[in-house]
Amino acid sequence: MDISYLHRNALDVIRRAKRVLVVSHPNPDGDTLGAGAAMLNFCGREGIPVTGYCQDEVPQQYAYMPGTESYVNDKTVFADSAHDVLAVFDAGDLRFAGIADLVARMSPRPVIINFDHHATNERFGDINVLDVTASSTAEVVYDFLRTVGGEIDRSIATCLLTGILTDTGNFSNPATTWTSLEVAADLVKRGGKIQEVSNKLMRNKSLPSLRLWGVVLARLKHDEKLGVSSTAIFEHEVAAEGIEEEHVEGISNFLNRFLDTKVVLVLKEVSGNKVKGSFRSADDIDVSLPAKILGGGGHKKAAGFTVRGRIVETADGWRVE
Ligand SMILES: [Mn+2]
Repeated sequence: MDISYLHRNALDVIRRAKRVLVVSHPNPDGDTLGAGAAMLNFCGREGIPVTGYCQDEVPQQYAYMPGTESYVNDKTVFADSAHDVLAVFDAGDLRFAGIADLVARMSPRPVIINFDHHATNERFGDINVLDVTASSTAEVVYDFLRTVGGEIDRSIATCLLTGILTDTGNFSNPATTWTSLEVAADLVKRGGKIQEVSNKLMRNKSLPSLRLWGVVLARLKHDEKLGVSSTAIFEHEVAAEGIEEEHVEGISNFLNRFLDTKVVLVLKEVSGNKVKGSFRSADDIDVSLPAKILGGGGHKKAAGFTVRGRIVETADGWRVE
């Protein structure tokens, strides 16, 4: 189907809504929030009543994006029947969006518009504005706004740049295509503050977080035969004062970016006697396979799993027992 038809269809539904509910996924990143906030701004300009919802509070580091201040994490918005249109951003299905149960209880059932770029998207929307070739959901929203003639002002441009920079890893990973660069260039032309976005996404670690990084980096082990470099993070370390979960998450991406190794594995103890593993690969090694064997899954170059137990250091690596 011609995607511009979907764009116009989505705009019609949004325009006719009593009130649009913009949904960003839990544990929100710059893409789900950037794309969602762009829509909040667009609706605001068009005089379309709109509410933003995210199960988790918007992290302070994203507060520079206009529109993010209006997100609520109050589930009762789903009981408000004025919300007759749901626009979901950057989520492959409603469970991932954190709203499957909430939507199931809505009556009457809202019209769902699904804006996304994941290949695994389940097409759960009544309208699926899906482009698996796009770098980010922000790029999908950019295309939507361009098709329907929506104004992209500097606020919207900054939100969309955040999504693109997040999902391209500051223009370094395979999502960095000529289209994502072209879209980003156009957004800068429209007043998007790329340097501020880049700074907010990168220069945001606290001293305690970076000290923990230091400890975790000093613990790196390397298995020559498997080509796997690994490290571990213990539960008491993450629980320490001033450590933020999202900063700890960044370690596996950091290692994947700077360490010249085939595969990176970061083990992290989490509550409930569980250990989360994050695989990253830079070459053509499919890490979703070992993740699947361990009961998890993910993408070719980024995958994870959760197993029961605690991490034990051995002579040449780690064991979970
Ligand atoms: Mn995304």
